[in-house]
Amino acid sequence: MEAPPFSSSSQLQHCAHPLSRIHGAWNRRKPNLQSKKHFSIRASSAGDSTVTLLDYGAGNVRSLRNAIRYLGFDVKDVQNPKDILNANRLLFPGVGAFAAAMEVLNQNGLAEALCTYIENDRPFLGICLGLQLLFESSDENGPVKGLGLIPGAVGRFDSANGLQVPHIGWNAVQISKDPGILEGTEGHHVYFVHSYRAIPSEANKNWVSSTCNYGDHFISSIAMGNVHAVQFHPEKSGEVGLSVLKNFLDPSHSSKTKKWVNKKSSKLAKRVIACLDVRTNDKGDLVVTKGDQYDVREHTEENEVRNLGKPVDLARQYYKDGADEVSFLNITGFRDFPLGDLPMLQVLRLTSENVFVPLTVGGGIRDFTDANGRYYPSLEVAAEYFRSGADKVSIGSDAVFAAEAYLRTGVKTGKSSLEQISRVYGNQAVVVSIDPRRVYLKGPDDVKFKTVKVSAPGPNGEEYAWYQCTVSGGREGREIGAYELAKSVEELGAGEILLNCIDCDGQGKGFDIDLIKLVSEAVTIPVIASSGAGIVEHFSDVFQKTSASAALAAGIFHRKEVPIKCVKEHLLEEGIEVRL
Ligand code: 1PR
Repeated sequence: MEAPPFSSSSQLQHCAHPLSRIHGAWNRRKPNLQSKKHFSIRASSAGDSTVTLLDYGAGNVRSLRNAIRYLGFDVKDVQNPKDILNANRLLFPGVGAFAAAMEVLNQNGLAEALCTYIENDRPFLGICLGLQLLFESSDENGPVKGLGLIPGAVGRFDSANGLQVPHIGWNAVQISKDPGILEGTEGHHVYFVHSYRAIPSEANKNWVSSTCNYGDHFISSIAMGNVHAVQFHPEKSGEVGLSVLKNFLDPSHSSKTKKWVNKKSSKLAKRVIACLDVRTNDKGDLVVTKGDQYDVREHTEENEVRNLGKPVDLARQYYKDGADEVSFLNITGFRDFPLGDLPMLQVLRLTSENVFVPLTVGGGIRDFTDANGRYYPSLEVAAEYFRSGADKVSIGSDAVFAAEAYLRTGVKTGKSSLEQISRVYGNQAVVVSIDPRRVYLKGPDDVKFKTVKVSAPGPNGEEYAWYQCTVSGGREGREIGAYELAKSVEELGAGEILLNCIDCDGQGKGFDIDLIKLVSEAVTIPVIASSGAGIVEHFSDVFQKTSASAALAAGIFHRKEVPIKCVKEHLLEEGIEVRL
C-alpha cells in the first residue's frame, strides 16, 4: 500500500481566524495556536501552471488530480508546511473523517501554515471536508475542534423526518453574492456526497457565497477575497464542476461582468446510472457483458460470453451522454481476486482520466489469501480501487455473510469488509449490492422473512413473495431476505444500497416496484433501483411509485435502445428533477 504523505497523532489544535485582520469579518477570538513555530509566506518560484495539492492520503484524490491535469495544470504535492506557504494556489480536498484530518494537520504543523496562508489572502480552494475544517468544530465523532476560521459548528443532517443521509447526488445551489468561482453554475446541478454540513448564521453570513437545500439550507460554498471552499465536488460535477475549478485556477478565465440570475430552488435530483457488468471473456479480453437473469452467455453452440463493448469506451460515452454516475461490476470478482485483475484497475485509472462523475466499482471485495498464502485484507482491495479512481466500492457476497453473522449474534465485530471500509473511508464510500430472487408464497407468514403482497400474482396464483438474497452472482441462495439484509447492512455502515433483482435483470419489463418499496421502507440510506428498465416510462414509474434515489440500467444503454438523454427529458416532462 502507498503510504500517505502524513501520519496522524492524537494531538489536536486549531487556529484562529486569520482573515479577521484583513476583512474584519470575525474578530471575536484571540489566536489559539498551540505551536510556537511561525511561518513567513513567500510566493512560489514554481511556474504559474502549478497547483499545490494538500493530500494527506485518506481517500480518492485521483479524480481531482486528473481534473487539474485535464485543465492544463500541473500538480505539486504538499510535503511540509513550507510547501503550503510557498504555493501560488492551494487546493485542499478534505477526505475521510473530520477528527482524523485535524490530527494530521496538527501533527505536521500544516494547520498553522494553512492559517498563515489564508491570513495572507492567498488563493485557496477547499473541497468538501476542506470546507468543513475551516469551521470552529464538527459533531462528527465529536465535538472536534476545527481550524476555527469561520464561525459555526458542522453538524449532521437530521434523518429524523425520513431524510436520507448521506446527502448523495446532484443539487443546484443558490448563489447569495457575487458568484466568483461559481460563475456558470447558476441553475445547474453539482455533485454532493456528505453526511455533515455547516448552517448559515448571522455570525458567518459574510462568508457564505451559496447555500443548498437538503432537509434545511446548508452552506454549499464560502468565499472571501481569494479564499474559497465548496461543499460539493467540482471534480465529480461534470463540465459545470470543471468550470468552477477553471475559474479558481485561472481567474482571468471567468467574465468580469459579475451578474447572475438565480434559478428556482432545487431539490435533490434523481440520478440515472449506467452500469457496466465487466468480466474476461473466453479469449481473455475484458469486456462489458450483460445477462438475462444473470446468464451472460449467448445461447449458441459456442456458448460464448456476450460482448457489448469495451469498458473504458462505454464509460466515456455514458459520461458524454449525461449519466450521473457510472458503475463497474466485476461480475466474476467473487471467484477471481481483484488485485490479481490488473486490467480492471487499469479500466478505472483510464476512465477517471476524463470521466468527471462518480465512479463505483464492485466485485470481489473481501479478505483473500492467495495461492502463496499471502493474506490481503479487504481494506487493501478497497484502497487499491480508491487509488485507481473509484469514489465508491460496492460489496455483494461479503456483505451478505456479514449481515448473516450480525443477525445471528447481534454483535458488530467491526471486522467485516463492510464495517472496516466504512470506518476508514466513510459510509458514503460503501455501497452494498443486493442480488435477490423473488420466491412466491401462498400466505404472508409462510417464511420468517418480511414478505410483500405482490402486485401481479405468481405462476400458481400466489399473492405473496419474499425476496431471497443470493451470493456469487446469483448462484447460491441464502437464508436471508432483502429487507433483513438491507436493515443489517445499514447498521453495519453501508451508505447506499444497489438493489438488483435477478428475476427482472435484462427483461426490459420494468423495475420490481414491490421489491424497491420493501427495501426503501427498511432503510434511511439512498436506494438505487436496478434491473429491468426497458423504456423511459419505467424510470418515471420507479421514481413516482417508490422513494428510490437513483435508477440504474445496463442493457438498454449498451444496445443503444434508449439514450440517457431521452430518459432525462422524459423525467423532466413528468416533473421529476434531474440533472441535464
Ligand atoms: O459478490 O462482492 O463479488 O460482487 C459481485 C457483483 O457482481 C455484485 O454486485 C453482483 O450484482 C454482480 N453480478 C454478479 N454476477 C452477475 C451477473 O449478471 N451474472 N451482475 C452480476 C449483476 C445486475 C446489474 C445489472 C442490472 C441492470 N448485474 O448490475 O446491470 O440488472 O441490468 P438491465 O438494465 O439490463 O436489466 P461480489
